[in-house]
Amino acid sequence: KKMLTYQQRAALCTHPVAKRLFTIMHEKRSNLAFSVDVTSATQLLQFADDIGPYICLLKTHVDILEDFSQDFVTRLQATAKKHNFLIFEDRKFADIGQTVLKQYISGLYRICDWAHIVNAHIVPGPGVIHGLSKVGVPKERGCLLIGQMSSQGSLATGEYTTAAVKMAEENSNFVMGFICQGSLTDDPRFIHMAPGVQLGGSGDQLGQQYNSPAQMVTEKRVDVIIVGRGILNAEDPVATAKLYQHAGFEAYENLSNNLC
Ligand code: UP6
Repeated sequence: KKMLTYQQRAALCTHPVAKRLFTIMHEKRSNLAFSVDVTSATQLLQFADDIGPYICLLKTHVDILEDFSQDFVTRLQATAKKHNFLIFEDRKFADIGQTVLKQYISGLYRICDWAHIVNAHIVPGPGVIHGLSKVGVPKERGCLLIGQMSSQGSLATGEYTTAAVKMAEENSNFVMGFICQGSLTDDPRFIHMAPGVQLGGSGDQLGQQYNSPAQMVTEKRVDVIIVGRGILNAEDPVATAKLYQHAGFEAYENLSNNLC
């Protein structure tokens, strides 16, 4: 089976956000997403500016911020533009369509206004995607379905994971890929992103399980590695982000060398 490059996959994509993300990955030589799980908006913005040059995507949990504001959103968008990365709000929507639609566009955060990408659990059935896509598609936003999780004892396995792929295929105008722990489909238009990535860590005390960038990319064939504490808790986060960028991209290049 021939492996396609990010550039080739960008050309195949009709989803505007997937096309953009693959293009950024190619141009910046980065398959690294940084999960900036801090509770201060000021600190988040500083991290985004410092780490921005090395990532394709910044992942947020906006509901853990103590000082969220519209000004924060404006600055985050400016930083994303400056360093050419996309913003992924890891909201993990999981309710009926009508409710997730409101959670997506209203409230304090108005996620749809600023997050290029969001994600959803498929436990409610396709209605969760239909609700989000109603407002997401017109705004050219993208959605990832959670097909698997990195945590110990996750119930997202087997038929559940297969159902996520089917739902993605049936809603590919909005769904651009998966949160997963390995490749779920050979369709090159879907992007696979894996959290639970760290160099030299096996897990935490609360069920998180880690794999290395090479394991995730070369062995398990995911496209984007999502790293949080591996960078955040490092003595030198910028140097460590560069390390993860190189480890992730080298694993991708090894893969294409082996297969092409
Ligand atoms: N995340 C996981 N596993 C999943 C889905 N999402 O860890 O299956 C998210 C977490 C956190 C990040 O909510 O924001 O990815 C992982 O952070 P870490 O690298 O510090 O463990």
